[in-house]
Amino acid sequence: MFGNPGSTELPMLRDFPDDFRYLLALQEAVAVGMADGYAQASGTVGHVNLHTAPGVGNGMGAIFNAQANHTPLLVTAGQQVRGLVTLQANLTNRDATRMPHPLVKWSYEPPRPEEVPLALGRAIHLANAPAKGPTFVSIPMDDWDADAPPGDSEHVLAREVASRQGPDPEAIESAATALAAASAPVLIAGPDIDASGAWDLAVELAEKQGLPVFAIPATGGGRIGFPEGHANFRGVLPPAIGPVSETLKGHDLILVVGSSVFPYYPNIPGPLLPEGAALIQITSDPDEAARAPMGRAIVGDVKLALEDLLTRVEAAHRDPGEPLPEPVAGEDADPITGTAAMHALRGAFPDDGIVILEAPSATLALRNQLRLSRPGSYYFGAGGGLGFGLAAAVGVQIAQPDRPVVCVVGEGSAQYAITALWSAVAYEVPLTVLVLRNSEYAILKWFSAIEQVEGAPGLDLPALDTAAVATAYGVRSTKVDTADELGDALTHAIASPKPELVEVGVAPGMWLF
Ligand SMILES: Cc1ncc(C[n+]2csc(CCOP(=O)(O)OP(=O)(O)O)c2C)c(N)n1
Repeated sequence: MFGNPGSTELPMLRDFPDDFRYLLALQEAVAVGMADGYAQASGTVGHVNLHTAPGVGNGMGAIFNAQANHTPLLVTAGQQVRGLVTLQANLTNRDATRMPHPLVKWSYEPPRPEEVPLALGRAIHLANAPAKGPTFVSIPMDDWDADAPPGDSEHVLAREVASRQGPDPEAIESAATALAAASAPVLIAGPDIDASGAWDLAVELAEKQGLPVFAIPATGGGRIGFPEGHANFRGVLPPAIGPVSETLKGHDLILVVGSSVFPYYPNIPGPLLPEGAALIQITSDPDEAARAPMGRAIVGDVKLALEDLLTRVEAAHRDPGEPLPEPVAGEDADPITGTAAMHALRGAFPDDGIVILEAPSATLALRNQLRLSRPGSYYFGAGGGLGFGLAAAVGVQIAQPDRPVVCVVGEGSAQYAITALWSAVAYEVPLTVLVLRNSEYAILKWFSAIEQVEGAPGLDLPALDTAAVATAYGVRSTKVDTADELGDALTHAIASPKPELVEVGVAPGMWLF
């Protein structure tokens, strides 16, 4: 249980059981982000407990991210005692279930204290059902004094819900037929390939069919669905409508697996599909299927769908094209470029490392330099709400204690969840944080040009000393300037059994390679 407690939650925490662990975050958005990272990296339902209305309010941006990430998450919050809600005593959440409403799959306050266990069970199973996402239960604080009817809790605890749903076999058969008939099909790999455990199947399909593979646009993909060092990998799709269809020109069948179609941003209009192309989407999320603006969709668990599809397609001898060139460090500069910084990270990055990324102007540089190629190695806030990075990195490292975790974060982004550093120290989480300091909101300056906005205030971050702040939280921090220093500092930090932070100055700009 991740959380930040208040008086309305204390009764829930009374006699805290030995077989649970409570991990304190100093602000609710951080508690939710930690639980999100933990849930995704452990493959279980995460639990975060928030402080009545203001705690839920603080957590909502992070719940938005969890929804976009398809993270199975139970969010609970305390509430005033039942007898004081109507007169609205202090800390009453006056409309508890409506508050997080559009961000959760189910929002509930049990009508009677006796129903709390069943409500929690329902919320957990629903969070874990496709499409996975957060659910919310508000619990009046005096409910913890009541007993559930004899036997009820035992039944709730013993329940299991097998919620994977297979796809329509006829639809998979017609996808197989379309693949066989296509002359230049392409696979677009989405985050739910990784989340559903279908990584090897996606590789098998690409190899068997000779498919070139793109990753979905980086801004909307919370996980990587295909090894980016694989010979069939062609790169990350650009994020906007026109450029996506431009990139996919020449393909007659676009098979999108485990993603929405597509997480577009910003608005660069164009045709939805290249001339003559058909699109088939496989997704576990009925809403992703329904809202796609073009193509055919098959709803079902991605792993089950790929297993089925693989039994129905023959090997095809297509040429997936030339592998991507090896990444290069690029030009020398002072301060170093974002590309050079990511190249230095590449040199220090262990094979089994995990990246949590929230460095907007270096997002593509990291993807292109690191070419992450193992499952469960990449987490990104698909909702776009800053604050996911540092918080989720703590949760991921707790879930994956044996894999080195590196959080790559812009100095602006780091501030939204900076208190996560305290939790990393308090719970001895041996995370490495790489802060890219360019003294501005670089991505917003880039967007200003695209949106033809001149003279916008509030885009500079002079004199923001993240390393000093980290030191105050008890994190050993190092500041470096050159690529060599960065490589050495990262190697040391990644090997350290404690949380470490490395801050490097980088030139402002957008770093694409
Ligand atoms: C919660 C939230 N508030 C504001 C934004 C808008 N926003 C997007 S990127 C960005 C700047 C990020 O700055 P930094 O981390 O320093 O990265 P850089 O752009 O310099 O690479 C901001 C403020 C957001 N995405 N989320």
